[in-house]
Amino acid sequence: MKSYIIVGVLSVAIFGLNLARAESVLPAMSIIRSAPADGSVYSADLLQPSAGIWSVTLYMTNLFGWRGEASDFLVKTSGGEIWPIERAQGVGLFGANVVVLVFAEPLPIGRTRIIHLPSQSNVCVGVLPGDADGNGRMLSADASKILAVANGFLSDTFDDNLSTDINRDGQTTGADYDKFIDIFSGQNGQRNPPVRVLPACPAI
Ligand SMILES: [Ca+2]
Ligand SMILES: [Ca+2]
Repeated sequence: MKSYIIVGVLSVAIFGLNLARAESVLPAMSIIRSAPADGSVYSADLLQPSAGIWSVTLYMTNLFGWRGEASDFLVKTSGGEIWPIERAQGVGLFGANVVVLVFAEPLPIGRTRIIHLPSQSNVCVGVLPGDADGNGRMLSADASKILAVANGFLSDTFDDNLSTDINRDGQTTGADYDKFIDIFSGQNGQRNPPVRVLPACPAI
């Protein structure tokens, strides 16, 4: 009986030591990268069903000791709003330490900074319908890219497909060019006058 108690006490002590060691060896929890990627621009028409950035996946250094507090993250738009996080979900599997932030409403047109408050690490993503080349401006070059992909002159990589599929139907065709023209001219009800240049990322 006595030996069980000793083994039990020792196990608890070793477990405690391991926890302390893990805490001292691991780097502080912070953001490494994100999907959508830092600096990327979402180009699809927000009026399409379920279009928009509804969630952001954050790849973290580790999730050690994190209990899923959404309040550790702050989402700030260039319009000056604090965007509500519906839920923050942590997944620590196969060496990946991932936090998924899910929003009740998709991120608005503009730039949005996502900050992990304890580490101040952050990423900034943009939303500008029609910005197929992701340079933060809606220009004729975007129309050219959409046409090039639609006509098969530009390789239809996953990224190209995603950025030139303005109407979000899964393929790049002349309909995406038409949608671009609608957005460019402010005719699709999204914004009139249309937003053609992304503002700067909001400060931390
Ligand atoms: Ca552009
Ligand atoms: Ca399309």
